[in-house]
Order: sequence, then structure tokens, then C-alpha cells
Amino acid sequence: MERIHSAEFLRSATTAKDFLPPTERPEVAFVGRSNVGKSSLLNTLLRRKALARTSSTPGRTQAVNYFLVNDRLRFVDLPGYGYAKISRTDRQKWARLMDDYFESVLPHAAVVVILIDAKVRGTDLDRQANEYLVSLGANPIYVATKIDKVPRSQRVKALRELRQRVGLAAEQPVVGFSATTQEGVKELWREIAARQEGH
Ligand SMILES: Nc1nc2c(ncn2[C@@H]2O[C@H](COP(=O)(O)OP(=O)(O)OP(=O)(O)O)[C@@H](O)[C@H]2O)c(=O)[nH]1
Ligand SMILES: [Mg+2]
Repeated sequence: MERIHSAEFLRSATTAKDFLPPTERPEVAFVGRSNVGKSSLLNTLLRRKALARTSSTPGRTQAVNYFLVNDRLRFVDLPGYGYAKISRTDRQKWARLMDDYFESVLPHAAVVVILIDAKVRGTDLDRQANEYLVSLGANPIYVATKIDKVPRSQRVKALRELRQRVGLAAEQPVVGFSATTQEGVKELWREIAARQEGH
């Protein structure tokens, strides 16, 4: 597992002109439904308590937030999708921001991590997000968040159901992860490193 000697917030971008050049550093982008636990997962991977802001109010992260890790790679916390109380205009702004972001980074082999709530086991929006990212050429890492909420005896079944709902192959690896118990941290770092060695 990667040792974290430094992790710092770089910037928040709400439009494409504020994106950092994807050619400078390898980027690892975290995507998922609002409230799925993206910011918590980032803090857990980086061993920081509150570098990325977390909240019990969904829709909290509304910008593309960049973090520099070990002076080497960037972690990118993306705004969540599927927040019901968002206005139509904000939803369109969000879609535009995501299109701009992925179209700019994917040609540079960015790693995409899709987070899916282990308890919810995937929704239509998760399936659409996955189809969209795969259609743009991403080879995502899949993470089932909040796995602490699923009893161990039900996990195999829960992940099987999650794969079905999101439209993943039965043999697709899915990392069970918990910010609460720190489960899955090593495994996720291993997956991220493996994607980077591929380039
Ligand atoms: N039980 C449990 N709760 C978690 C876990 N990770 C996050 N949570 C809780 O889920 C809620 C949302 O977490 P965030 O990390 O803010 O989620 P997010 O995906 O960044 O949310 P947005 O920025 O609004 O899209 C918070 O109340 C967290 O405490 C986990 O592993 N286990
Ligand atoms: Mg967040």
C-alpha cells in the first residue's frame, strides 16, 4: 500500500477553464451518487481526517476538487449525481462539467473509480454512469462503499446483486470498502497502482 507522505488540496473547479492540465500528473477520479461516500473514501485513502469535506447533507461537493498526493498524482473528488433536490439548471451544469472533465482527462489515461453504495446495491443512475464512462473509453475500478452496513454473511450476495443492477460482468472485481472500519483500503490502493503500471 502506498505510504502517504503528503496530501494537499490544490483547487476547486466549477468550469472547464479552471481544470488542471491532465498532462501534468496522473489523475484518479472518484465518481458516484451523491452521499455514496466519495469524500470519506478519499480521506480514508489519504489517511487524513477532513481533507475532502464530508457531509450528511447530500449534494455537498458541487465542484471538481483536486488534491495532490505524494507530489506525484492527483486525486479528483467529483460532484455526486442523483441528488433529487437539485434544480434542472444545476443538473445541466453538472452534466456539462462531467462531460468536459472526462473528455479532457480520459485521453490521458486517467483512472476512474466508480463508487456504489453496498447497502443500496446499485441504481439505474449507477448503471447509466457506468455505461457513459465505459463508452468514453474508461476501464473503471468498482468500489462498494459503506460495506460495514452489510453483514459479512450477506456480502457475496450483495455484491452479486450490485453487479447485476449496474450491468457488470459476474466476474468483475468489486472492492468492498468502508471508511468506518478501513476495510478495502489496501485492496483499492493495489487496484489503483495496477491501473497506473499499465501505462
Ligand atoms: N457507515 C458508513 N457511513 C459512511 C461511510 N462513508 C461515508 N459514510 C457516511 O455517508 C455520508 C456521506 O459521506 P460523504 O463522504 O460526504 O459522501 P459524498 O459522496 O462525498 O457526498 P457528496 O459530496 O454530497 O456527493 C456521511 O454521513 C458519512 O459519514 C462508510 O464507509 N460507512
Ligand atoms: Mg463529497
